[in-house]
Amino acid sequence: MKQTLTYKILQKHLIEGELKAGSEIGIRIDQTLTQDATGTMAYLQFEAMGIPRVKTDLSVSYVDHNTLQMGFENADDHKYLMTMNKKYGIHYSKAGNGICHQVHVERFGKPGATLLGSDSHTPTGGGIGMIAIGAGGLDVAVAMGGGPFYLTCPKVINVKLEGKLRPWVSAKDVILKVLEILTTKGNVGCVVEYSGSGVAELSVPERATITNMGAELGVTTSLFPSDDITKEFLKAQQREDHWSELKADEDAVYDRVIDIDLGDLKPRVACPHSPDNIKLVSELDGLKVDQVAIGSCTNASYKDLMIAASILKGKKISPDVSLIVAPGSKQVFEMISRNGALSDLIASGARIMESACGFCIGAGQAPVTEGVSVRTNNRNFEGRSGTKSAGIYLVSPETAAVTAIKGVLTDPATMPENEYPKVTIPESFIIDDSMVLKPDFKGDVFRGPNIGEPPFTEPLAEKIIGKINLKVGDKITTDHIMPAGARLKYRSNVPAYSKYVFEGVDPEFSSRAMSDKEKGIFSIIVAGASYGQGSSREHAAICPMYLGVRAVVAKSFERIHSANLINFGIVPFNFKNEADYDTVKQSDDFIIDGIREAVESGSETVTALCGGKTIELSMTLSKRQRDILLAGGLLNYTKAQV
Ligand code: MIC
Ligand code: SF4
Repeated sequence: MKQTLTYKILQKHLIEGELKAGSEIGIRIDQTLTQDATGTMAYLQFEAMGIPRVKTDLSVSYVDHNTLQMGFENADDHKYLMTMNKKYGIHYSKAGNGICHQVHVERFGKPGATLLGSDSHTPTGGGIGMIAIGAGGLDVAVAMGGGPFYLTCPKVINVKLEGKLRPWVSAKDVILKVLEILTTKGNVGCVVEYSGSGVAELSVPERATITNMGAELGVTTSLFPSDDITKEFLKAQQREDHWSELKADEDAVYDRVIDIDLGDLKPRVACPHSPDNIKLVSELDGLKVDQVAIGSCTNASYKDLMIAASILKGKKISPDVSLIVAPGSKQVFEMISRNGALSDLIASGARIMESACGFCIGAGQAPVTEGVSVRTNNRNFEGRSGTKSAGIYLVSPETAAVTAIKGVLTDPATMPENEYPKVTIPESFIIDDSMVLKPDFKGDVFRGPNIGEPPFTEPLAEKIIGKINLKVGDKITTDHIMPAGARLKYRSNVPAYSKYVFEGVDPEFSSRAMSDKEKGIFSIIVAGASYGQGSSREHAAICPMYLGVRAVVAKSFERIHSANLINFGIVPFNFKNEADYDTVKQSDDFIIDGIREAVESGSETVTALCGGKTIELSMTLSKRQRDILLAGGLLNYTKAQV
């Protein structure tokens, strides 16, 4: 049987189930990664499982999200991570070493291996031919303890790239084109596999830009073959021994094939407030811009910054623009500083930030009121930048740099072809892993006052007696549910963070739900399609659980978030009849009698009494997911198994 690359790697890691699209499978995880904003909770949960050391080939804990240290909370979290990691066998990448996905591809990723990360952009690792998947922290904690990771065996979409990108067009424009075709909705349960002669025209960091932003499609992961280009990259990272050749069989059968001729692509932009709101940059030419930000795990590689620096060299940015540059890793930072490109950026007027997520997660650099901010990152959800009224436009580093000079959104392809900077991947990168601390299985774990207890829930009740405490529309992101930015510092303190659930949508929600919980009334959330888009933050399930949310009823869910809901004992229901969405109202009473029995017996539908009417709800749950819900979440379930 001719196999796709996806199935070849899954086959090698299969522990449970059968490789049949749509069925649940369990796979062995070789490597894990966490970042500080999800990592503290993941490691608290790992500790609660009572396993003495990690059982993966490699686990790395990165500090890249909360590095501002406004107050003691972040610093305390970092020290908790450092001491906990040292003791339990996890590599600790210190603040300043760079953004997890960038560093992982540079220093640790391995073609053909599986990587599970508590961050939705973990699929960046697909750029070197890994099956790299984003998940909630608790799923990652279980994988660190040697447990399988369960997923729906995917359908595989083949994106066939032919031809060669034209000057001023780059990898970002490729993934924006794919987003234009596939959009952010309806791709749950799929993997995107790239192939075709055009693949050989893309360097590893360019491939990583494409797999990184594949997260916005809502797919399980994206990946490229591992070829001579991958080998050269790993050699330049002094890791040639980690290379192996990987590709799909000739004539492998895919569920869908999309053909893209790289030579036809033009610079694109994702307009506010969704990564699939794609236009050609030329259509918005002349839009006045307040801020340009170059960085993030999508576009802050050595090549990205060298291109931006070459464009800006000898020029000044527009007086009306604030230009932010954040290198993706210490390696990138050091290299552009030693070769002088950093000086060119500074001379042009750029403000240089630490190697961290920063502006991408709304940790600093919030735009001006109603501002236009042109950025190279991957998400532009309303309010994520820290300014609700601002519009975020996602572009390539080429578009960003040219725009910073002109002060208005500018199609870089209007520049002379011969002025396009020629930047190649260096034959050797500067290798210095001194900011990654190796574990020695010793020492005490430090716990500052901001570190709370990992949250447990009670087993699923016989009936849900509650009330619809919030009704929202389509495409609710986890940034809507659980804001990051200025609130990030509460990630290890669930009671404190829970005060901000749905802050930007309905600031009263949290107090309303809490006061109902105190009266013994559960909260239900009703939502439209694609509920829980975006990040993997399990706080978008933990904090609602803490507030007494026991069910979410939606037209459809995104993969990571629906798994997180189950992991924390919240039942994800679908409307059997979508028209019922229109008839249910916020504040309606909501009762499901016999929910425990229905989950136990494997029933796929239940009837809810809602505002005096009955509505039919469906549950698409595997046996394992039902058991997790019955136990009151994955932590209870895993503890019972250990
Ligand atoms: C994001 O890009 O939204 C984040 C911040 O990296 C999240 C993780 C988090 O919320 O900590 C993600 O993508 O999973
Ligand atoms: Fe960090 Fe932004 Fe990447 Fe998330 S998307 S990991 S916040 S750089």
